[in-house]
Amino acid sequence: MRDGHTPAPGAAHTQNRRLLQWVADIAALTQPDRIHWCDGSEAEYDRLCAELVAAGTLRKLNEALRPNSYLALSDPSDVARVEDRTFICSKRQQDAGPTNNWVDPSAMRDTLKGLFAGCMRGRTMYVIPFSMGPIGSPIAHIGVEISDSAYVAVNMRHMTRMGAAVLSTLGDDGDFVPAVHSVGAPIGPGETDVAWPSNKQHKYIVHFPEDREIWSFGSGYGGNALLGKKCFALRIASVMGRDEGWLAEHMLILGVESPAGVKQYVTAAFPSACGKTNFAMLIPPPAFAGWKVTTVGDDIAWIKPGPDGALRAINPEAGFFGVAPGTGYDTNPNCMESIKRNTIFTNVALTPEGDVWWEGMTKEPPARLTDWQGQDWTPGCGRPAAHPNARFTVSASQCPSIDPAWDDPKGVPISAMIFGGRRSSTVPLVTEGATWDEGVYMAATLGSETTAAIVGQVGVVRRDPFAMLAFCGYNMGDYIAHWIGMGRRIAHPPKIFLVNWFRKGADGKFVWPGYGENMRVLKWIVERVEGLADATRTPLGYVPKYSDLDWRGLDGFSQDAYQSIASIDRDMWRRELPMHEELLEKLGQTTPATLRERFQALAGTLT
Ligand code: O2Y
Ligand code: MN
Repeated sequence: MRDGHTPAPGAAHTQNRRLLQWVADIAALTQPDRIHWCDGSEAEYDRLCAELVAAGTLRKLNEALRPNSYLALSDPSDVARVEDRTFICSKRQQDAGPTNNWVDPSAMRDTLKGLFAGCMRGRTMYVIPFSMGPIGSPIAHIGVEISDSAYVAVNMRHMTRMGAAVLSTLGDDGDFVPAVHSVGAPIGPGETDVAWPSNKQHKYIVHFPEDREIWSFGSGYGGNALLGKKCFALRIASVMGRDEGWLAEHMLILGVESPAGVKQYVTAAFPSACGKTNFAMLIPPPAFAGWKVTTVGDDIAWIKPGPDGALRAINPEAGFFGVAPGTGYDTNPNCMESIKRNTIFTNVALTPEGDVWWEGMTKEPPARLTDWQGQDWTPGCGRPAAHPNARFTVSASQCPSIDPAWDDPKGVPISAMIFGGRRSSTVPLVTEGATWDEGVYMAATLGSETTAAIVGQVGVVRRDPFAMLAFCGYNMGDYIAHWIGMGRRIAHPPKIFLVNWFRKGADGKFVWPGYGENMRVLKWIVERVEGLADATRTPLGYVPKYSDLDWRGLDGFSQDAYQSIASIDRDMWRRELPMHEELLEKLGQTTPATLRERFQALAGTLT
């Protein structure tokens, strides 16, 4: 301490022995030139951004057009999460299960020790204390990320509650999840840095579930590097939830208020490329005057049983790390308003005026741009201007639809849970599970068709149980069993629904208009919870008849059109059910009996 009272900026503001020892151990291993403890202040953010601008990592955008905002262009080889380099290193392989990459933890620790030895030479090591969830909330948990990337530090300030206040709450002996990140690119004496350091040869995103520990090497991008998000809030937290009786889910949370003033909160899980952020920020159509939709979170929910026997959820994140391409005032005005200022963009295109642009932002592209790889771009040049996985990072507090309770430490009570995939046929617009177990079956067998933004073949149905395939930190069969058990343990379980906005007609076009019109389905869902809406029992669950949905203001959407997306085609289900069976087989011994029984019942009625 300089004057005996005020710690030096960047110095440790904690007496937490475990934290101090861990930081010392990681510094001894990685050999950084400097250590900086992040305090989370605006001054620190501004200084780090200025340093990143000087280093060429960030470019300051035009202050008049996009105040206090920056653009980062990553290395072209470091543009997305690396699922094939993501590992769950549980002690027993069966605890990682058939859907995760597993390596024996001691072998992995040896590999990591080799990679991390000296990997921060020439760099600053940032110690980033963060809270996932409102600081001090009984649903929140603390993490500390060590990273040699200032880009990570500034993004973590948007995405989490980060800095000195977290250390105060942690106290001298509070518990935290340690997360070590390195871009894996030490700077030798006389060498100069590059704008986007990463390691082209070695990438490892590693989780040790029993030790609640995360190690990430070689990538500076998104979920590979901002370790509070997918690594902690989903993979590690799902294990914590299993052990402690709660749920860590890949779900948005939204609030719906009826004109009568009845407010409900709903979660929704969708695989990538299903418009999750759009649904989280939905604006009801004009005919739904008096209905309000508010946003609690756009990607992750932590859900714990409350004292009243209901489930209560928080958004563990404090910001949005959303996909830019496809986002515009026509698809998501709330999102566009959120990112007007104080935003970090990654891999979008730059306009000559110093603003950003991406495909789908406006109908007409600008006449000239600098693309995400720094090259001149003109419409029709044959290349996308923005990378399909280009992102923005922004504080959730800037969202016009943010819910008044989004930061409430008590969380919000959940009355319905929605699951959805991208299916051009077979799956009806909306189905309500008649029981918790039926709902769990629908979520467990969730499938979604791949799009151009997802690697591999386009249009192939990928089974993605609970939209958690890439994010479950343990055996998927055990995870489904945990869900079944949760339904038994809570007095007031939410209703579970399956939706599909993406059924196509014979002309190959989407039949359902989507976006704000999804409000019609959302209204039916919350009215089902209130006991106000009718439905018909089918082999799949309860589905609304045409007359059960509110069609005001949607002229021209005929009853036939509705039938074409709400019908249950037995031939198609005869083709669908073997794919469910394949999943149950893949999960093997761990497949809960309840799931097998539900499969048999469906096979009996639909085939
Ligand atoms: O590509 C990445 O690094 C991030 S992927 C992602 C980011 C924000 C929200 N969801 C996702 C996802 O893949 O589900
Ligand atoms: Mn996600």
